[in-house]
Amino acid sequence: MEGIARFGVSMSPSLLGKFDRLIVSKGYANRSEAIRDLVRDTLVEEEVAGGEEIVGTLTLVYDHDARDIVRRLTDIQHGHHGEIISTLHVHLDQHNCLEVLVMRGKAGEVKSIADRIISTRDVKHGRLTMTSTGEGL
Ligand code: NI
Repeated sequence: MEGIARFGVSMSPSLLGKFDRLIVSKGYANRSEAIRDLVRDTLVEEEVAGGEEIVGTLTLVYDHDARDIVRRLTDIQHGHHGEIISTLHVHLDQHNCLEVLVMRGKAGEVKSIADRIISTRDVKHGRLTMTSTGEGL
């Protein structure tokens, strides 16, 4: 197992006070764990910006009564079966469906596919969240 390196951080008492209130509200047990998560979050942003292989979840809400919507969305997904590795479908009510697509690929490609799906007519809302494959953290 990798060892632990310690380092000191200097900041103003007022900034530290704000940080401490923030991490308490988020449920962190201590500053170290909060700082580790901030560092990882920044590293993941770099992975995404750098076009590395990432994983993403695309959440969609649509009305399945809209003309051809199910076929249109399925066609796009089959066209990208290499990047869309799993899907989850929930019938929210009589008309509305929630779909979560799990994607893996180059950040730019995943975003492009997600944009195409979100911009499909009759998709009410969609949001892509990208994160690390975990290998680089
Ligand atoms: Ni449904």
